[in-house]
Amino acid sequence: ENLHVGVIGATGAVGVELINVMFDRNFPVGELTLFASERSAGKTVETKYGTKTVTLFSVEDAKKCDIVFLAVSGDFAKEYAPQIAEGALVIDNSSAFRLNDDVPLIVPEINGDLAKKAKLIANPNCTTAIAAVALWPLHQAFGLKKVFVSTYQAASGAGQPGMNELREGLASGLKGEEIKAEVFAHPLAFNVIPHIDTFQDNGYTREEMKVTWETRKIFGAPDLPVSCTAVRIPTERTHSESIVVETEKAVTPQEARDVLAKAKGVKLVDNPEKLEYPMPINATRQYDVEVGRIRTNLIFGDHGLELFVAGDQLLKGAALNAVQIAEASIA
Ligand code: 11C
Repeated sequence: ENLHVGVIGATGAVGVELINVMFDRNFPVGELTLFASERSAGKTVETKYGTKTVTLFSVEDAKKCDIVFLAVSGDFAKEYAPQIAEGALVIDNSSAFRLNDDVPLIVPEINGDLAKKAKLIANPNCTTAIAAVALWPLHQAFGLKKVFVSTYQAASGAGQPGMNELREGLASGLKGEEIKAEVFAHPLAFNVIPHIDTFQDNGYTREEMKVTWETRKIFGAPDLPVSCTAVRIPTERTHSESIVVETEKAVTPQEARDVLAKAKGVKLVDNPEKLEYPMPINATRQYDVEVGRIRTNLIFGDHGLELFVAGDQLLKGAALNAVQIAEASIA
């Protein structure tokens, strides 16, 4: 089957990876159309499918595709995704429709079966997707009762401009110059920032609440207690997360390792004696989420675990998950 695939936002950090991932996974692309606004239309971009000229976006042309990936803002998605979905399957990377009851929110390892019927599918928040592939097998085997997440999020969460600001900031800092902060609220180089997205009335940020809201929806567990502290750190494109869970059933670290070793989308990296544990430097550009540092939590005892995960924000956190959704839709 040769599909006509459209990508909106093809030159952004996620869009570039979407095209790479489709190519690397042999997604059945018959025709690829890259859409952009007037500012970029007509430009040429190099892709694994050859040199492509960017097409001016129109709903009519996008509707003619079989599948359209949106890797642009939530505002754009709100306005155009439902219209494009009248003709094409739309996979939206933004948060615009994630909590909409009529729109499935999919991590294919968990609920990929929902991809078959939908016309519009939401791709989760990156932090949520990366945690979810590690937590779902534990939830199935031992039942999650409480989940506490603390994140170490890379600059790529703010797209290519975020990655650029980090690199420039590191260079400026090494020269003893002022470190600019235009994308992030404060200089990110040589710093950590406990603030991602906007603050909510309850004191949590929107990024933190997305982990709660979206995990509940993906797991079909509307009351699951999940709380998160989201922190930006000066790494480039892999999000790490420290996760503490309380479980319904008793669990040993080895039982958890046995479950995770077999889980799809997970790479167990847990040999502390060999200095092997999840790290951004290794998880970057990998499809699997690394999971390790698994141990009995001191507070919840034999009904609790601590773990550390690292997953590429642009891959499992965005482009890979979106392409896996497309694969599930045609499986
Ligand atoms: C970040 N997680 O690291 C954000 C980026 O919900 O799609 C992705 C925001 C989202 O800044």
